[in-house]
Amino acid sequence: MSDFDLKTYVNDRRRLVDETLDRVLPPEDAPPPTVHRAMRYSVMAGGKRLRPILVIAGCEAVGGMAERVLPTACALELIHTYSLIHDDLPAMDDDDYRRGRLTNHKVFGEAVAILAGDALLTHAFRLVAGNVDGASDARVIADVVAEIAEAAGTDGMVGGQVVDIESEGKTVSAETLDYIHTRKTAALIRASLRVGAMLAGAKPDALKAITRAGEALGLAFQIVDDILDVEGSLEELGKTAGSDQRKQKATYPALHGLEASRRRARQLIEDAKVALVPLGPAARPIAALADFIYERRS
Ligand code: GRG
Repeated sequence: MSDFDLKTYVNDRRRLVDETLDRVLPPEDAPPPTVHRAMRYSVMAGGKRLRPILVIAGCEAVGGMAERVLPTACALELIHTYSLIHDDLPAMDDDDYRRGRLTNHKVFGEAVAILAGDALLTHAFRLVAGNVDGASDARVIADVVAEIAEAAGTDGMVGGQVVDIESEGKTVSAETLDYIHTRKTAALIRASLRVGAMLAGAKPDALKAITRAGEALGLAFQIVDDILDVEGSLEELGKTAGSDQRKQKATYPALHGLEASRRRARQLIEDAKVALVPLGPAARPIAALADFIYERRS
């Protein structure tokens, strides 16, 4: 599979995800329309769809079909989008642009933005519960719900976000920075790969390999995000660059310098690829996504 074309792979899966998102989100005119418009505004604004594509790639790496995991793949995108909407609020990062457009609260107001985020999180678990046909065993759904809840909760994304906010303006230790990064961002990325594989009935060894790859990829993703905030532009990122420094955020470049940050991200990508070797060619898309995570400009 040396001629593997990541662009085609990603475009095909992104189309599947986008079609499914459009189908599973409540229509804009369903009452009450304001919140449904706000939900669709941020979800349909695009984005890389990395998490749902990782769900599909995790499934395919252990021999499953993408169609089996689409509701769960979309659930991960809804949770991610909720976190972006809430993160952009004045009470948190107070950002004006996201995914190349005005942030949710700038268009719909803070109250509706909060509720749209809440509704996306809630709807995500409704979708996972409905993915029962895709699971090799209905009990797997319970494990997938627990996995996603833990990754999104206080020992995952929410916990990381809390410590991130509490660390603003302070010099944090390398351990605290890793605590923030592995929870705020990496937990959901790791869970995305894992639940795709779990739904496809992955054997323990395969799941272990995917877990190791997911951990490395997740951390690399956040380190690259930190680097892009230093080096990127509004046009490339679809959000305001340089905001980490302005808000005195705990980041890899701030603590370790740009060069060491790039080296660490590269090493993590290599670690992920080594972990995937036992899965053979079926894991080629995840390895290619790993390279993309390192090379991305947005
Ligand atoms: C509000 C509970 C809560 C958590 C917020 C995700 C997050 C935690 C904050 C977002 C702030 C941020 C920029 C984090 C860095 C990593 C990250 C999640 C970047 C955005 O993800 P991408 O690049 O976005 O996958 P797209 O738009 O492509 O989906």
